[in-house]
Amino acid sequence: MNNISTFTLYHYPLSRSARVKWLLHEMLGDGFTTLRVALRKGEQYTPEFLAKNPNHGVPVLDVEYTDGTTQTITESLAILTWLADLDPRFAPQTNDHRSRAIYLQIMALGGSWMDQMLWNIRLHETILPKPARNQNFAQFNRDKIENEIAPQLLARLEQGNFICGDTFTAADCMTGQNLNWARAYGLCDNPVFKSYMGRMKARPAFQLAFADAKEFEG
Ligand SMILES: N[C@@H](CCC(=O)N[C@@H](CS)C(=O)NCC(=O)O)C(=O)O
Repeated sequence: MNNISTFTLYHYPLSRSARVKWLLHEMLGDGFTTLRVALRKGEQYTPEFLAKNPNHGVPVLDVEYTDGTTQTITESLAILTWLADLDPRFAPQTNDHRSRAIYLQIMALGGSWMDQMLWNIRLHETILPKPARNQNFAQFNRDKIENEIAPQLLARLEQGNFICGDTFTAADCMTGQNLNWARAYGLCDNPVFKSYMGRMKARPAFQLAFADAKEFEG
């Protein structure tokens, strides 16, 4: 990361920003700054935060380059992919076509598909005002995770200790955070997922990223 001087992560405990915090700890230990965005207090709607992310969500990553310029990156899928491309330990390289295709597929499955099913469950079971909730839709999303997503992830884990084979990649940050979320909803309650999550939770970087989990306020 020779042209980057600092990373600043806008984060909320147990949220999608934990995916990014986890990878940053894997890459840099404690060598980055974390700023808490108090979502329950509405800090994501301040003009300063909205200027960084008009979608009013975390994660947001501010990158300061050595030439003094800064860049703000949003969307956890994009941030994880971009970060992992800075450090060859965390992603198959672009000339490793087969591994790269599997890795990108797992990243997208997690970031754009399983993530949205989990979000729909949260919306319709917890967040929306009761009259707007649709229990059938929540159940539809639960069924999709159990019947469609879980078998794909289990098939991956039959081939290695990590979601993309024998080495840890950024796709484990995506999948591991999603599985942690799903298991909190009673989904993906399979011994293979339990032992995978045991391996992930044993990683010092996971422990640092989720150390604030008890401060999640709903
Ligand atoms: N697609 C975005 C979703 C980000 C997102 O919705 N983050 C939630 C926390 S998990 C948030 O900050 N919500 C606050 C809000 O929407 O007001 C990503 O993956 O980064």
